[in-house]
Amino acid sequence: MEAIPKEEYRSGLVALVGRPNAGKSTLLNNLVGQKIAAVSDKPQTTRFRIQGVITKPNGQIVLVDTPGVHKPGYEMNRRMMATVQDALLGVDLVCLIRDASDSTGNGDRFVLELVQRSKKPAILLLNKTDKLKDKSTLLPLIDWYRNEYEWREIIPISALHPKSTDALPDEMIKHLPAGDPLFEEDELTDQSMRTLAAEIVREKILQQTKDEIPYVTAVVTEKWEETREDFTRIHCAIFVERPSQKKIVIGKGAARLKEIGTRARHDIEHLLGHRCHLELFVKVEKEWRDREHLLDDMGIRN
Ligand SMILES: Nc1nc2c(ncn2[C@@H]2O[C@H](COP(=O)(O)OP(=O)(O)OP(=O)(O)O)[C@@H](O)[C@H]2O)c(=O)[nH]1
Ligand SMILES: [Mg+2]
Repeated sequence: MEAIPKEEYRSGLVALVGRPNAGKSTLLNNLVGQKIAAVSDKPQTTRFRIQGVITKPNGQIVLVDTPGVHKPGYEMNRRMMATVQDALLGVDLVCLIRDASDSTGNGDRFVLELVQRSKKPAILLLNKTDKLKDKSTLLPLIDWYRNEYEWREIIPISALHPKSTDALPDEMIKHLPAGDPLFEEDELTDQSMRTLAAEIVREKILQQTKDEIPYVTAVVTEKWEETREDFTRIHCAIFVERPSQKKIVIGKGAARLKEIGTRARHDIEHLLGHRCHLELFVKVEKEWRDREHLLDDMGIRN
């Protein structure tokens, strides 16, 4: 990689905003090259802002993943939406991610309004193009968005396929201000390993359960012991709201919890680069989504 003159180096924060399930976290993981954000086919997977760092010879992008935009019901959801507003204020560039395989709804108009009101330089990413049988359906969508905002770029992508996103970092860097890197070259995220581990466990729960469970589960890493340089003991608490939900998470003969644990351990070991022991406890905590101190503990900031 060729070094470029210092005054040409660019860096800054880039927010990923969009409706739930648009593919924001998938794109973050794909561009960073590590799983740092939970991904699932259930809406409202992401609950707090997660930064992912992409360092290139010509610049550094700090991607800010945010919760999908939705109508808040609980205190948790109010905090999630405040996170989106905050992220929009503090970044140099906004990427609106839209699921291009889905028809336009009120939610899409609402996200667009957020970007319009932010008045920030913005890129429109039309995602999930792999799902489109006929790519020409993108044209009316592009026309509609083009009339609504002065996009710096409009780029069709498939966040699942790294090939289609190869050029994205350079497109983003073009629109960032000149400046020094904000993170060290080997840093990938602002999140601690404890938080990443809890998020991985939560992702596996979302992937292994359906209906109400995704919305009523939270995971907190309660113990983290590096017993050896190459071995870590991790205890995570899984919160649900009712005893019946605890039963569902545990499953018959504890089979579901075992499966969640095995899958989570596999991903955590990949991230740590060494083996770990993962213990999971399920706790019933009534109405945790409205309890301020629990939300603070879970990193769902006010
Ligand atoms: N076919 C296809 N599926 C995708 C693509 N990008 C994301 N997905 C899927 O869409 C679902 C939602 O992805 P996420 O990355 O969790 O979406 P998100 O926008 O972060 O969602 P929230 O955190 O809930 O706001 C997952 O099942 C992904 O595998 C894509 O390019 N093509
Ligand atoms: Mg997400």
